[in-house]
Amino acid sequence: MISKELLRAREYETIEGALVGEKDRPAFHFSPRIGWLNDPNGFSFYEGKYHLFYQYHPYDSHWGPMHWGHAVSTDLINWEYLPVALAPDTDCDGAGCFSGSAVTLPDGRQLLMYTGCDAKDLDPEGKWAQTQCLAVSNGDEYVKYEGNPVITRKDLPAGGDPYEFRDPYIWQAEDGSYRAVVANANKDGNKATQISMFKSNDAFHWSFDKVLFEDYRRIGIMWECPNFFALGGRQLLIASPMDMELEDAEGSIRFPKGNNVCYMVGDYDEANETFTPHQAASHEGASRSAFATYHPVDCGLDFYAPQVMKAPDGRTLMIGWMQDPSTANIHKIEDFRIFGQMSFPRELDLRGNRLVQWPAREMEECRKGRIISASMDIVSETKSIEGLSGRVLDMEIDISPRSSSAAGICSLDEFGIRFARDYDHYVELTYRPDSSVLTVDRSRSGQSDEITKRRSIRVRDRSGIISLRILIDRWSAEVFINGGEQVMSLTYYTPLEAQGITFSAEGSAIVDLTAYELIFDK
Ligand code: DQQ
Repeated sequence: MISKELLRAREYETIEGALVGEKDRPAFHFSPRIGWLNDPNGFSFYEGKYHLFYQYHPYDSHWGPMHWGHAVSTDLINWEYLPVALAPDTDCDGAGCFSGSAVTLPDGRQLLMYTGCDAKDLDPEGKWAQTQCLAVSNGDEYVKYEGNPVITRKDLPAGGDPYEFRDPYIWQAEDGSYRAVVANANKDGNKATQISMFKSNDAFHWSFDKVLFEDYRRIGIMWECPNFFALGGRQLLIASPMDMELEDAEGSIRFPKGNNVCYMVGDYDEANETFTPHQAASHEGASRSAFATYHPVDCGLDFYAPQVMKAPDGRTLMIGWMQDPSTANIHKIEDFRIFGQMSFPRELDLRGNRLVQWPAREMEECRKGRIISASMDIVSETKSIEGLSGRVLDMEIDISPRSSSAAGICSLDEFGIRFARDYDHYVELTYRPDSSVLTVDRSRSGQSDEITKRRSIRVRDRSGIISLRILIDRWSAEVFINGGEQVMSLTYYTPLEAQGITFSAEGSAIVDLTAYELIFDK
């Protein structure tokens, strides 16, 4: 039976969602049908389609009681909204259906595992007790399991906080049994957070297995939304630590203060279920710990809570909420009926022990509009390129300093790209080859003063050369650096009339550029 909460949400999104036009949305970044979106959930391939569920508050453009929105796609570009899948409508999830993941059962049904927030069980700070719950596909519906919750406080290891216990990531192990890793704060004074692993033979009956990862170094207060998966012969743990301290080094910001996304590359001994992270060289600069094994997934201003899935063609795909969660409610969005967008899905790979990300190749199929190519010298000036403007573009650009007459002296002090530009506004990327520092700056994008405006990172030193691929989509940009070995994502709510793009150099730069106008068959 469909609950009144689910019915109400479906009626609301059908009526109100129809009022949001294509032009009111990002052109190719997934956005909610109506209202608010945060984390991707249940990102999966099921019955011939990609499925994307999402943390969803249909009634408002701010966070509220969490539902699971639902959409499907065959190409990762065009998404068809399906009715909201889960609403907070049972005893164990009455305050919200928080993040989770999906797996296909041997009988062909899809199982969703999510966190229920119990409205009647609160700690002294007012946090809801969190348990792990299930819903199973039955035709077009996802029916909550009558045995919910399936993992509760009694399953927690010592010190585990039942009020900070969420975001299960489920998978089927080689032997057919199931595992799920769940984020959990730990109240033991030495620890901050742990990623606990649970096991089940049938995906319905669960027991505690072991603590897969414990943080004694205070890398944030709680590692939300874990993902644990094999890639390139190694094993990766990706999670989103809340409230990290600033980690900077020599003019670059490895991790800004606040919420971040980290990855660890390691080896997984499946027989003993032991994950051993490796240390890896970092382009971003030294970390505060000489033994750092964790690295930023996205070095921009807006990226959080990503989810990773295996596509049937063998690709490992990741999609994230393209938003800094700590400032999500203070963006300048008065005119928007919707708030929140996902990153464009990224293909993941390993190069050495480094994570490499690249826009899903389906994007290249959309390069159907005008193509603008230019090779030029830019010498202490600002230039625009005839015909190059717009807010929906895929742009590839290689920048190198013109070789200097005096050996060892770099002929280029700084290179800049400004886009989403009009007389009053722009978003800027600047690159300084001498220090290999790339900065993204949205202080002139017209947003609230309270949001973080800029971030500088260190890129790999390639004798001053840098390659960028920039996906620009109405209110966001994703910048893939040097073939995807680093990425910077950010949003901005600059008026759409600001369409200009300019390039500038202090010194002398050689620039090769190809920009593709993107066309989507909707
Ligand atoms: N958002 C969800 C939680 C998760 C957090 C609630 C991360 O499940 O930990 O909307 O953004």
